[in-house]
Amino acid sequence: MSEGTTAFTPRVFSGIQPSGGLTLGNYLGAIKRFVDMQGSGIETIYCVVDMHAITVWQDPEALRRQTRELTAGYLAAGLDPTQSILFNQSQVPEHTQLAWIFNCVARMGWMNRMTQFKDKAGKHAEKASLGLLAYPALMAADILVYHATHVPVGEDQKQHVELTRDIAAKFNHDFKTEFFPMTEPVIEGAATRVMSLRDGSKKMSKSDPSDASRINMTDDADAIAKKIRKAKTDPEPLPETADGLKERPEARNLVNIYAALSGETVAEVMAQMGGKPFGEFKPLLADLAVDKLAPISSEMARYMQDPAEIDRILKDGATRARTIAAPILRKTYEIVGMVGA
Ligand code: AQP
Repeated sequence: MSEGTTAFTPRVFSGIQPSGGLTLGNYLGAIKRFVDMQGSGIETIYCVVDMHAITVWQDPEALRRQTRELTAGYLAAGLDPTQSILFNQSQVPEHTQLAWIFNCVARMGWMNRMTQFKDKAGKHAEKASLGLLAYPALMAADILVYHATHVPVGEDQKQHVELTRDIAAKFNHDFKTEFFPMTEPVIEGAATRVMSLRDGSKKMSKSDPSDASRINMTDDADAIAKKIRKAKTDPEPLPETADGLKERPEARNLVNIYAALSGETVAEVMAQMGGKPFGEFKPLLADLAVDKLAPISSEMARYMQDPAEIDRILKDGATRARTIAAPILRKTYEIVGMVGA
């Protein structure tokens, strides 16, 4: 742990947007690692970040369904709501209250440099919502309202966690305090950036218009096998060693997925698979993916049959989250100079 976090009790926070169905990227880059951190003796807080999801238009009914489905995904993958705190962001208003303070601490220039904003706003940045631009300040509030010291995320979120540190540092400097920790991103494993199955230069994403680009956690065995069979690759067989994957993004992506699903290192996978043509490797990958994902997707379906139980879990998690967040927000108000805090 770095010096900046030593004064704080270790605490893990992370979240996922209910902006669509869960993908294999979300599972390998985030959820699977959330579950791994759960038993580590550190307090773990996991969120369904519905306030982030509405930075781009969401149909209200779809948002409700996706919020419950993501919660079902967390539970099905092994998050235990008695061991971790599990809730949806909008039930803990301290997140958005702290975000307003951070909107006033962060600088416009910082927000304009965020690559996710540029990617999502595209060429029509002036038509993007103000919320999409301010997204990283809300994310900083999500993390810092718990004084979280560690945030497991995929590679694409690294810049936002760095911005969280910038906001914490500027707040501490402006108010001559050491109130907020310097949170560390935790980006590890073979699948920190799972790429699209159709384009090895693009991240696998739940909002990609092409369903063939991603494996959804709700895909059945046939759909998974078909998507992997059709995944874009080059004509050469797999190289003999991991070094040979460097200039071959699609092949590297499939090998990384295999390694993350099997729990092996890329070198171990290459020792078994090196030299195999894709005609042989892809069915092995498809079998492995079905083997690992099918039990999760059937558990998700089971949880989805009882939405009242999902809502109860989220409400209970929100109550527990607020017992941590409320005093930290109150102290922040006091530092800033709000009367009545
Ligand atoms: N392709 C990926 N590989 C590894 N990790 C990934 N994550 C997302 N895609 C990949 C990680 O999943 C967590 C939750 O992400 P999010 O839902 O908050 O937003 P996102 O990163 O923008 O994910 P998506 O799927 O691409 O959503 P949309 O399409 O709505 O933007 C994060 O830890 C992220 O790193």
